[in-house]
Amino acid sequence: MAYFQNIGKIAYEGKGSDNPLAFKHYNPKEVVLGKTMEEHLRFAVAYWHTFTGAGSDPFGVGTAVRGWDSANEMDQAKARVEANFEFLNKIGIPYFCFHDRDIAPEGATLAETNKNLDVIVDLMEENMKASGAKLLWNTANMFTNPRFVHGAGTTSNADVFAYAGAQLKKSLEVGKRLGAENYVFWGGREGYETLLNTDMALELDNLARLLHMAVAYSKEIGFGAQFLIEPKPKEPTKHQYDFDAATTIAFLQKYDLKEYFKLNLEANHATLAGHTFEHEIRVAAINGMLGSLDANQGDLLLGWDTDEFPTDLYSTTLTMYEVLKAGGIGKGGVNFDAKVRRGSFEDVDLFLAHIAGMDTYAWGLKAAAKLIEEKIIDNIVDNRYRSFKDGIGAEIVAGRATLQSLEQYAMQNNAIKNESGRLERIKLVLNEVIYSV
Ligand code: XLS
Ligand code: NI
Ligand code: NI
Repeated sequence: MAYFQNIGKIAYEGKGSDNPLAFKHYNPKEVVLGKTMEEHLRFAVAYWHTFTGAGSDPFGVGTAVRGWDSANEMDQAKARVEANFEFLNKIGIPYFCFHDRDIAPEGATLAETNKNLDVIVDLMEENMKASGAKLLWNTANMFTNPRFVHGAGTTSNADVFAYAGAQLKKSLEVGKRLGAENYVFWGGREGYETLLNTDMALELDNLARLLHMAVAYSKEIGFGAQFLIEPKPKEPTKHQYDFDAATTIAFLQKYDLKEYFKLNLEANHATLAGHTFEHEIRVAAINGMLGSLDANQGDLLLGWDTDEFPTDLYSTTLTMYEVLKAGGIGKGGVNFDAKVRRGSFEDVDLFLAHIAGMDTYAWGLKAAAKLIEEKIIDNIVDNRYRSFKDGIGAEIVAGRATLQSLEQYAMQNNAIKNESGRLERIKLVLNEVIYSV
């Protein structure tokens, strides 16, 4: 059955087109810096926002009425699978991502839940084979069910920790079966509300224990996905342990997990942490930890994860600049962890929103490529740090300088001269580049 009957395949029509159901910038086969757009961007659809969510918020129920709605949970789960593959095919997105509980309902026991999951995974496997669509990543939802009220890996209740382990085991098996290229750990309720009842040291040790178990089990079953941790500073807990890229890297280092993980960075999580997305990507990249991206954007006037579709060109340009400079996104991708606004409740909005995100990323990619090809930022940065190329700067960089040698130099160098950083000029150049591509 077709759920989007009035919508055909979305094609690239170029900048002049006024067809809302067409791409103006995303041209999958267009080559940019030696690779096609498709290869650079590796887009993915987030199952939970597009097929499971219906626009509910804390003040009201969902507003979207979907063709795959059904009173029977398993029927609905099966219909969503069909809708997912029809959507991927029509929009031309090669990947999707899901949490275990997005795709199949929980049963009365863990065994029943796993059975439900198996039925849907069978169906997914068939559809993946038939359509060629691939799983960018899967993950376990260990935050929605009330049992996770105090966390999963960081819970105060060992029975819940055990349940989380069992759920994670199954989820890794599902990932292996469907050939997931990555596997994500987002610490849903891994954080705390107050230190007054929290043993932070034990919670963090336990979280690391769970992750080591996941590494060990994946090895055992031959699941070759790249493991990713997704930082977020707050929401749902007041303080999430994987606060941002730097905090997460320090955690992984402390617990000897760094070699097994990379990071899945999300734009809205970056801004909630008080960073730009490009900051988070740079921190990951310079530590060899860039894994994948959750593409969305927040509302800077609001203090929560609004998960809007990315339409901010400055941000996608700087994001793609960081990705290109890091040598690409590798096994990761650009997953639209984004939802249509509650007021955008028609099916066609799902297409329009993804088109907006894809075009904004493609436009950003083109602008970033121009920044690189014309060495616009490289020239600025190289020139700014040129004092480290020779003389005392070269001594410092080579590790030959000592406090004594620096003193000797500084004592006879009484005319220190700084230069302007030229920020305003640089921002205007950036504007010109973005609007020229
Ligand atoms: C929530 C997270 C979540 C992860 C996957 O804020 O972004 O959706 O991406 O669990
Ligand atoms: Ni996310
Ligand atoms: Ni998020």
